[in-house]
Amino acid sequence: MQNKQQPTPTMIVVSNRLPFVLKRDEDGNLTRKASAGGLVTAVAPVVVECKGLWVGWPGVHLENPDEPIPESSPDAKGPTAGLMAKQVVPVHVERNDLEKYYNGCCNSAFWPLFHSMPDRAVFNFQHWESYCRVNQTFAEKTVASVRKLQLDEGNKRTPLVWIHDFHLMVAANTIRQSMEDDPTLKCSLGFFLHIPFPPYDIFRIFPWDDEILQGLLGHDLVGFHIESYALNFIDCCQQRLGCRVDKDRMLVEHGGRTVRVRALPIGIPFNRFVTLAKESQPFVRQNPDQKLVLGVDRLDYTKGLLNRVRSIERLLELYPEHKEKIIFLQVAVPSRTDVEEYQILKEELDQEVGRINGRFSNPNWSPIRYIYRSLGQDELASYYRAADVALVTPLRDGMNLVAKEFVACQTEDPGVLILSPFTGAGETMLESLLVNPYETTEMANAINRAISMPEDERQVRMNLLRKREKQNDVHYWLQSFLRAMGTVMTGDQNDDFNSTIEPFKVEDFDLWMSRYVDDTSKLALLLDYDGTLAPIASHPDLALMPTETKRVLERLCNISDVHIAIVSGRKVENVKEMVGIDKITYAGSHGLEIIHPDGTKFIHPGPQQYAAKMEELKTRLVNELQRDGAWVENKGFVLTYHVRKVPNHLRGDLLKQATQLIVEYGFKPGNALCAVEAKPPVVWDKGRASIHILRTTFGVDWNERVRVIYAGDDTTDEDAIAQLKGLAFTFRVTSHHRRIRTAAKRRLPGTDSVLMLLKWIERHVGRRSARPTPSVSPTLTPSSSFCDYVPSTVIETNTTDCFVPAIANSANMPAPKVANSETPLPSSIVALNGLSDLLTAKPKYEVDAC
Ligand code: ADQ
Repeated sequence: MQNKQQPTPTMIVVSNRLPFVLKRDEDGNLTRKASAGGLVTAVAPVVVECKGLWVGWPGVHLENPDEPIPESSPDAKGPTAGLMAKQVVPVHVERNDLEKYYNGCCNSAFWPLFHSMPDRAVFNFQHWESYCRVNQTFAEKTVASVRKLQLDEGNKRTPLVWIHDFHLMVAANTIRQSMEDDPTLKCSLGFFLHIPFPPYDIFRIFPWDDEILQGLLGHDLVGFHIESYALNFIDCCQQRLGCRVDKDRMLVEHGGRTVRVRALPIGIPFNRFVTLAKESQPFVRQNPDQKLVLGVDRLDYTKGLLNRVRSIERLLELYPEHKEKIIFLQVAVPSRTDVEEYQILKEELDQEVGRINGRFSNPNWSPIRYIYRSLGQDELASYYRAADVALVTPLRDGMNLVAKEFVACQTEDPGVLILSPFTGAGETMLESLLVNPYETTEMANAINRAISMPEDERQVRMNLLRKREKQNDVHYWLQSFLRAMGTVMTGDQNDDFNSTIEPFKVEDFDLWMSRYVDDTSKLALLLDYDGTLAPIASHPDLALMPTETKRVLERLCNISDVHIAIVSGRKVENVKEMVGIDKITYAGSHGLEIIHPDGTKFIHPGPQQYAAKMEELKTRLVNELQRDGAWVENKGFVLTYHVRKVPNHLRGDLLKQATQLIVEYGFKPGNALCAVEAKPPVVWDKGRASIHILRTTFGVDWNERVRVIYAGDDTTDEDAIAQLKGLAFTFRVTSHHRRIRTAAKRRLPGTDSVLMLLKWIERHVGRRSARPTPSVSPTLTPSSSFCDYVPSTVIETNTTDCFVPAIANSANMPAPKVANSETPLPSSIVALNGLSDLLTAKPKYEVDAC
């Protein structure tokens, strides 16, 4: 296949740390100290070459954030040598936030949880807040970097932003929101997670798990080391957020976009390690016949170091012939030394090594040697090359580069790799000896087998391992990422960067709802208007419901099993006019006023006493804050202060001032989309209104025979979604980039998908066969379909089918009707519980039945 190379995009890499650490020398000048990780080795040269930028924390607190970054020294040779100071974007984080973000949230919550060790995880809301704040700071620096590159290049190329690891999982939302606010700002967004992504049952333990998922879904592409992590992520999106997913094509739909999820296993700079190994000083053994067993890790509880040294003890118990014939060298890099858990681990390891050495050592030999410091890569390569066996036995590890570095350095007489299957590397390095690191006897047996393995077997295993790692090295990883981002196209079928999930289909709802919406129950549809039935528009008068939606609603409300209520923040008359269908219950002002299809009204008595104050508040809002495009809408019981047309940078301040005024007048401020609302301080919201509608329409025991579906898109709908949890099938329509917490069972990407939902209901309910008229039942029984809705007052009709309510509460009320399965009772009936109530109740106006 011919390569169709796209112009290389300018890359902005965003990682917790810059690719080097800043240190002060004796003269107080800042100097760069190289970092030699795989990410830096692979990606820094690309950033240099494409004149990109690297955004990250410099590793020190700078008193003066504008202090210039030093240039690299002229004789520097490392991967960051050509990275000029102007390509480095340091992120300065306030000291207190940094501690909570880094040690608190990243190291004490995400690290253990994502490594499936939830009992070690600590969750703290302040830490989470700091994490979000720091992510926001990184995002702002990134947005500024995108602007800078676009200006430098005259907007010719769209920069590629590549965000790394669990430190920065929620930065993308801010970047995407900035692009939405300013359409000239453009970049593509990729993410790579270097640690495992846990299964849903573990992930959901994180109290703000839904926000993490939404943060990751802010990217165009989310990369993981191996397929099982990618599938765990997709599963979490489906189960926790209710996203539509395509597991075969690894796609997730969120906020109306398709996000690609890919397994992109990281590699190492293979050739560099080969050269290092060949050029390294030979490792000197006291006894040339002694076998060297090697472990190299950061000192971390995920790496399984205690189990590993115990496996050496077990080896010497089971195979005493290896005494004096082997040495086990453990090289441990100090890591997170300021965290108590890591200090305890260090003490435990010191003690275990001492205990085992004390048990088996003689004056000439000790089984375990232990180096606790960071080594240069050349020294490391010398150990890798000399080792007969590498013990890479983490309890859990995203990939593990040590396993790969070891095989790269096996340039002579090949050794044997013993590997934990709980590492990402264990998924592909199948020619190693895979052992369960929790089972020390199994490990001891594997070490014995490795030490005694004949050369031909070692040769064949190592050749295959080396071949794969050479091919899939870190440069291959980088290319795979670029290809998945769509910046390199090869013309083969792997070029799937523009794949999108199948459009929403009516059938999609089968999977979700066919068990909930059975073949016999009544159906109540409670729907918000703006953003749910009608797309959001620049002015409320322009938010029109599509004709198709209107037609489906019209047909649905002619089906006797279906009752529809529109629950809106608009004035009730206004929402009724906008929808324009008669046989619907309308709830306006977030449910403070309700009009039923038969014309009966419910008006919450509370707000009326606030009418005068509301007028005063309105006057002040208009006089003081109706400027820069902001305006005040009087919805009768609710005032809305809109800022949709206000320039972005002025919105926050205006909303703050409006909120202060609302509070000053004793009203409840409520956040809405580009608006703040002033609501009377009564305990009533869309949730209470929804339950009120269900009771008055279907009776107090509505829940026994009515299936309820609620769909809404904003925070006021969340009141209803939360109150109906467990009682209804709830949808939250989320079509923007902010992270939204919801109690809804499913999310829908927009008003189009709400239309699909309505069509599904029409199709599903329409399939029901005509139901027979219920048998005559003079008493109220739970099985009687309508007569068990207990009215406020009853009269007997000349039919014996059932009791019929007297209509007493409205002058324009239609005549009493006989209730049967095709004739719903007037919704003005207040439900009372029990037959005695039924017989004694007096006519009354419907007020607050809940
Ligand atoms: P780490 O948890 O740091 O990385 P690992 O993949 O093993 O784990 O990488 C460790 C690196 O540190 C190796 O490059 C190794 O050479 C180096 N190193 C180890 N001991 C050293 C010592 N004493 N002195 C100097 N250097 C030493 C995270 C994830 C991994 C994932 C990588 C890359 O936890 O699962 O493989 O990122 O994505």
